[in-house]
Order: sequence, then C-alpha cells, then structure tokens
Amino acid sequence: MLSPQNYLNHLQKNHHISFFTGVPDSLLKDFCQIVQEQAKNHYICANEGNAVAMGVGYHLATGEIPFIYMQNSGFSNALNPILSIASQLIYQIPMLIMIGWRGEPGVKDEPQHLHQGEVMLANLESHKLDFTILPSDEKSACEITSTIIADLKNNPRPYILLVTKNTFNSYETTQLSQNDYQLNRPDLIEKLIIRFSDNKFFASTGYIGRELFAAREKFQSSHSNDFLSIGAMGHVNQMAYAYCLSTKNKTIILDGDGACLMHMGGMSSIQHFNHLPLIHLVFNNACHLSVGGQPTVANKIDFAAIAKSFGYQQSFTIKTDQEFEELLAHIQTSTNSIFANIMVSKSFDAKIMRPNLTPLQMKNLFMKKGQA
Ligand SMILES: Cc1ncc(C[n+]2csc(CCOP(=O)(O)OP(=O)(O)O)c2C)c(N)n1
Repeated sequence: MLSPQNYLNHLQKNHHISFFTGVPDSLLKDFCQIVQEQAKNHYICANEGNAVAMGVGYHLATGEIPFIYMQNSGFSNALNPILSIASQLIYQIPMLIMIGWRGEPGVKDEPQHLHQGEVMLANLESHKLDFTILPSDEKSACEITSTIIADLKNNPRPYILLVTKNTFNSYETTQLSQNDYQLNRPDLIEKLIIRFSDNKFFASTGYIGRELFAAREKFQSSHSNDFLSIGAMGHVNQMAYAYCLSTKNKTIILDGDGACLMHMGGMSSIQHFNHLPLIHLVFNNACHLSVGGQPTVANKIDFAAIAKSFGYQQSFTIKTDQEFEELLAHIQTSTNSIFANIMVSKSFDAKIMRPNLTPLQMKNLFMKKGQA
C-alpha cells in the first residue's frame, strides 16, 4: 500500500507541488489528514468546483501545478470549472485532481455511491479527461505521478488520479482536536424526534442521517417521517423547502455545517418560502466529522445573521441545553420559518448503525406506500 507520508513527500520534495485544495473524502481521509497537518498552502473549500477554481487562480499567479482532491460524489460539482475553464480546449490549466472512487464496481459500498461509482470510468472518458488509476504500490505510484507531472508541463490540462479503496495506508493522527461545545448532536436529535413525533425530518449527508435512523431504532419508532439525503451533499434544504411548500406541514431540516456551506446560495430560496413552517437546524461542529473530522471554517461564521438576511423569519445561535430547550419551544409554537446554528461537540459513535432499509424502502415509507 501507499504511505500517505511518502506520497506527499514525493509531491512536495521531488516535484515542488505546494498548493493543495479540495473537499475531504472518507476514502482519501489518511492522505487528507497528512496534507492538513503538513502542507503549508492548504485550503479546504466549500465545494469541489470551488477547489478547481482555486487551482486555476493559483496557476494564474504562479505558473505552477495545483493539487486538488475530492470524492467522486463531488466530481459533478467540479466538472463545470474543469470543462469550461481549465480544459485543454480552453485555458489549458495544468492541475492534478485526485478523486476517491467510492462505489467502484465489485467493491461493497453505500447505496448513494453505486451509480456514480459504476459510471466513473465512462464518465471520465466521455468528458475526454485523461486519468490514471493510482497504483497502491508506492514505487509505481510515484513513478506514474512523476511522468504525469512532466507531461502536464508540455501539455497543460486537468489530469485525474483515480484512487480506489485501500490504496493508502492508514495514518494515525495525533492532532484530532475537540471543540469547546458541550451539546451532543445525537442527544439533540433524540429530543427532536420525541418532541416532534408527527413532523417530517430531512437529514443531511453523513452521520446526521445515521444518527436519526439509529434514534428511531432506539425508540422503536417508524422511519416513515424521515427522508435521508444520503447523497447530494448540500442540497437537503432545497428538498425540504419544496416539500414544505407543497404540504404546508412543519418540516425540520437536520443539516451539517460542511453541507450548509457547500451550496449556501440555495438558502436564498427561503425568500419564497419564509412564511412557511420550515425549521432549518445546522449542527455546527466546525468539521467534516463523517469523513475524518477535517475542519470547516463554520465556527468563524455567523450563520444566524446570514440566515436572517437570507429571509428566515427567526434565527438563533444555540450553545447551551437551556437555549436548546427554548428553541424547541419556539419550534413548537411558530408557524413561520426558523433557522438555528447549533454549536455541537465533535463526539460521535464511529460504529453507529447504517440504515438497514434500502433508499427505495425509505422513500416508500416516507410517502406512505409501505409499512415500517
Ligand atoms: C459533493 C460531495 N462532496 C463530498 C462528500 C463526502 N462527504 C460526505 S459527508 C461529508 C462531511 C459533511 O460535513 P458536515 O455537513 O459538516 O457534517 P458532519 O460530517 O460534520 O456530520 C463529506 C465531505 C459528499 N458526500 N458529497
């Protein structure tokens, strides 16, 4: 297997690659972690298109090759700036783009990765993007990377390094930090589903949905009130907005800070819906907890002020149990839109169950076409 440390050394020391940007991925988490700790010029972006755009700007300033990383779920976010700016047919911006290949055919994975994973190679080919599957053998991986970098200097363009599961060795970090927040997300989710047992919940990508599913199991309650946005990171609020618009029922969004930032412009749609009982809760642990805990900048952002200016009728920042209890009371009585930025700890149960229903079963339950 490939050592993340040695591969990073190869990029930095042998090729002077010194600009790293991307959105974290669980399959690349060991490499992402070491980049986070050791690369001086490293920026985690809100979404993968932003990361490609950062790579463009860096190249324009320096003439050097940027290194960009992402999960294949985010490849579609990245395609626009790749194909319409960086492409060999347009501005010819050289860049190395490392993509974690979730859902690779033959490798067991979560349902949200199956389609994207299956079409990955055809997708690259149809977009006429040059790519290599990064070998897990270290010598070959480094040699191939050197060849690609030399080629990019003569033939500048985006070049994809596709990474399969178990390519990188694990890297044990010594730097996993806690934050100062006391509230524990799984406890809050339990309180919410007990209090709002008749309402629909839309849960964002990653652990949030798994925690909601596990809480239902714990209380032996039906999953029929829950829609888990297992994929489409950052889009859950739009799904809930339109659901609420069509039903007029109180609809509760359980969002993450990374996901909320990813397509934050979508929150402007609340302008059309702010008279509706839409409850948008961002559980802000200031990191991408589900894929390794890489930091976001969300602890420096006043989400509540942003939400207010986007048009939510009421918005709050919540840090204590008492404030959370007061928020529950507001949600209970309000008939208008509410946003809350809930500061939570990074505690999580790494072994928490995964949904044992298929997406189709969950959708049918949600739409009352089946039994719990
Ligand atoms: C477009 C896209 N990019 C990246 C991912 C990989 N991914 C899954 S969950 C996650 C982190 C989500 O962070 P946040 O919303 O803060 O929730 P947390 O993990 O902290 O619960 C990431 C990056 C993805 N699923 N989709």
